[in-house]
Parts: sequence; C-alpha cells; structure tokens
Amino acid sequence: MTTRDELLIHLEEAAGNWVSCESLCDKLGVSRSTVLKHISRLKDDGYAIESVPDKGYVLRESFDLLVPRKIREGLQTEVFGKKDIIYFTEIDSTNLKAKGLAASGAPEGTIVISEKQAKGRGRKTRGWFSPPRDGIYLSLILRPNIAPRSAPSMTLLTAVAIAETLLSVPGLEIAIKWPNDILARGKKLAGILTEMSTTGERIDYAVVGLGLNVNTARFPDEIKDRATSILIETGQRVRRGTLAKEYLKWHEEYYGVFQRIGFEPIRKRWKELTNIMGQQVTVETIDREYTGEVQDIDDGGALILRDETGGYQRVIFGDVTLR
Ligand code: BTX
Repeated sequence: MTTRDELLIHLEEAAGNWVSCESLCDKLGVSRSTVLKHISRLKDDGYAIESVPDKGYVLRESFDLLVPRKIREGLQTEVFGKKDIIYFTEIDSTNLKAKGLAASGAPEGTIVISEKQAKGRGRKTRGWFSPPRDGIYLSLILRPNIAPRSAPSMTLLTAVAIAETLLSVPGLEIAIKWPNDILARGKKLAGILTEMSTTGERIDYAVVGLGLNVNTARFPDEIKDRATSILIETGQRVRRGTLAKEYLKWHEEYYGVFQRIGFEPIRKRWKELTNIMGQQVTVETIDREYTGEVQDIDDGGALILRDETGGYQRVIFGDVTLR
C-alpha cells in the first residue's frame, strides 16, 4: 500500500477523532514533511481533512469512503471480502491489479477496490470513466471450478448479483443487457469486465470487475447520452459502502448456488431481470454481425438468436443493439 493510502486509512480508522502529526510519522515511519505533503495532496484531491495546529488532523466521519474497515463492518459474507481487501485512493485499473495478485496466488474472495481509476478498462480497448469517490470500482478474484467455455456464465451471474443489489434502491428501474451491462432507462449504469487465465480445460483464476456509477453527477460529452448514475436517476446520493457490501453478499450467494446446483437457477433469474427476451437485436462480434430475435440464453451464458430464415445462432460475446 502507498504511504498516501496508509495515511488516509489511519485517519479513517480514528473515526472522527484527531490524529497528531507525530503519531502519523510514527505509524508510517516517515518524516513530518512527508506527512504534510500527503495531507496537502489529499486535501487538493477533495478529501475532507481538517487540520488544526496542536491537534493534528481529522477526516470528517461522514465522508463516504470505501476503505477496508467500512467494507468489513457488517459484511454478510463468508469468503468474499473476508480475506484481503486491497484498497487504493488511486490506481490505473483494479482489474489489472487483481490479475497480478491472482497470478501470484491471491485466494478466492480477495477484492481490489479504488476510489478512482486513471485507466479504468472496459471490454476490448475501451475505457471506463472512473471519477474519484463517485462510483464503485471493485474487482473480485474467483477460482471457479468450471471449463473455460462456461466462463460467460460468470459475467451473467455477476449481472444478476448487481441487479439484485440495485433493486433495493428506491426509485431505480433497472434491466440487464446481455452480456455485461446494467441499464437504467436504457442508459448504462454499471458494467462488468470478466477476465481470466486458463490452463487447458481449467480456469486458473477469473477476475470480475464491477464499475457502478453511484453518485456521479456528470459524464464526459462522449458518453453523457449513454451513461447514467443512481444520483441522476433518483436524485439521491447513496452510500457506496452499503451498496458494495450488498453486492458482495448477493454475488457470494449466487456463486454458491452456481457451485452447488449449477447455472440453471441463475439463468432463470437472469431472464426475469433482462429486457431483451423476445426483442429484435443486432449483435456485433469481433468477426461478424448477427441479427435476429432473442430466444434464450443457454447453459453457458451464450445468447440464442432466431434469424429471419428461422435458423438459430449461438453468440458467445458481442455488443447488443436493440433494433
Ligand atoms: P464495455 O466495453 O461494455 O463498455 C465500455 C463503454 O462504456 C465505453 O466505451 C463508453 O462508451 C462507456 N462508458 C465508459 N465509462 C462509462 C461509465 N462510467 N458509465 C457508463 N458508460 C461508460 C464495460 O465495458 C465494463 C466496465 C468495467 C469497469 C470496471 S471498474 C472496476 C474494474 N477495473 C477496470 O479497469 N474495469 C472494471
């Protein structure tokens, strides 16, 4: 963890009490000037830190952060988030970090979370707009005992977990869009990026990244017509920590169902939560375009389309547009 992040965590753990500069120097093993430099940068970045000579520093307690303590408090899971929670105020991409940790043996249930991403990633070479402290940028390490061909089901399972989480937000109407989006009034509220490493017929690890727009008030021009947030949809700010914990709970629950029973109950729930069943769609994949009516999703999470000739097409990956 960086000194800056450790410093913020110490302030947060003081739970609204003053922390002296000396105790921060001791805890972090750094000089007074280093502490002053980091405090000043954190303040510039919008962290609600007050400083008073003789007393030291205090982080306003109501400040909504995703620090490990806030995630652990009242977290209703057995494994997810119960082991390591790797926290950053700033990172390039939580998925990249999680992949590195998974490759060096981090256990299932480890999460990487950041207040901001400088290079948040979407699918292919796309980016994910990740402004500081407005959204949830969280990557979860999984080690599922499934064949790589069933990997898309991990994304669909995650979409169901996010949808269940969001159903509890008053005034929010959501739908799942195959394969990796959650929409509100047709705009993208959340996205999922599943990445994995395989050896032959085995998945070594999967990293499931969630980007959820919570309190984002504005989006860049290029995406403002297609993106939305809970704040924009409901007019209400929501505490990100509460949502992140709910999400981990739902995700672990469905992951358990998946391991005990299989994909079928998740497939059933997914179909209830999507708005694309029976719709005419175009799906753009890397090498071609499919058009047809959405008939189903299969037991591996692939989309089943019926084209104009009455033939069926199975699509594993792509971008869906409603026609
Ligand atoms: P995607 O490829 O389906 O969507 C990416 C597209 O969505 C972008 O090209 C842009 O048009 C639009 N977009 C970008 N940012 C946002 C946003 N904040 N809200 C709505 N639309 C947006 C979706 O990929 C998968 C995104 C996963 C993001 C998480 S965050 C934590 C983890 N770490 C990481 O680097 N990525 C994942």
